[in-house]
Amino acid sequence: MAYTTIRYAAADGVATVTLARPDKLNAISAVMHADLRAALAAAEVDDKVRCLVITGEGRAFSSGQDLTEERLREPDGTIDYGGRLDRDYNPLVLRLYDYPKVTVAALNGPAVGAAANIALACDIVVAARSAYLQEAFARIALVPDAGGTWFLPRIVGQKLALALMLTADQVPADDLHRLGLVYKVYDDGVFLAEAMALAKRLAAGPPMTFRLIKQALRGSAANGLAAQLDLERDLQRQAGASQDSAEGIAAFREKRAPRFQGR
Ligand code: T3D
Repeated sequence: MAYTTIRYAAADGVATVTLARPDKLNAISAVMHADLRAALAAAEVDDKVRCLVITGEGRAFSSGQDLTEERLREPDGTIDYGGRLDRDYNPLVLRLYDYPKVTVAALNGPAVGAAANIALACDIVVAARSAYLQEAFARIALVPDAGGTWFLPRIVGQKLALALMLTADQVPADDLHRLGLVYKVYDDGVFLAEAMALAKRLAAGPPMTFRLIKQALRGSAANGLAAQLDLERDLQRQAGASQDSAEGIAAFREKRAPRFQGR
């Protein structure tokens, strides 16, 4: 597949998608959406890929929607941003949230607007110390989209989410870590190596069990305690009966590293 706005590479169980329009701080265009759809599909069907990393080329993760791209118009000439969300952003966010492999957003630099929320749709977010996240929408008189109004209050609470969206302040990486939005912050010089080491470690984990863990956490967003306990029981039945679980216990007893097959 020939990509024009991203780079795609797969090695050591990790597929890396690099947003690659550095002259525009990796602003997201319609073509980039098409490239992302193709890359997510390629990584999903590749059995050797167990972890997907999304990162950016140059000094930014992404500056969000490409503001130089033509504004979407209805046939009668009225502006309709909802069309772009229906066509591109909403399917992307749902795809990432439900992705059957572990996803890591590796914020090498600023993640702004829709790009911030695409990062939040990933399972784990790590950041370079110079990175920041910015719900920049209000600066251009837009409502936060790409799932931001769903993810952010669930992570930091309503009050802080509202403040970040109303002020459109840039939140530095160390604060993102303190607030629980970012799992690890690495110094810029070692950021990519550390992010890839984490991704490779995840790729060596039990992929089927990882899917079940994601399913359990997704369930807890809507369930009461009793329903969640039932869900945990059902998922544990599947995990406990897997070959990977038997392998994990055997490896523990034999004092060796497990070799998980995803079965
Ligand atoms: O359309 C819809 O469907 C609505 C959906 C919207 C979703 C969203 O994502 S809304 C949020 C959109 N993004 C923004 O509002 C951010 C715009 N960019 C900035 O505010 C700043 O660039 C940054 C704060 C991110 C970084 O500032 P700085 O000073 O480090 O860099 P810069 O000089 O502003 O940018 C470097 C270049 O990238 C520059 O181009 P030039 O002058 O060198 O030719 C700049 O125009 C370009 N660039 C930055 N962001 C975008 C962009 N080009 C197109 N779209 C961008 N979003």
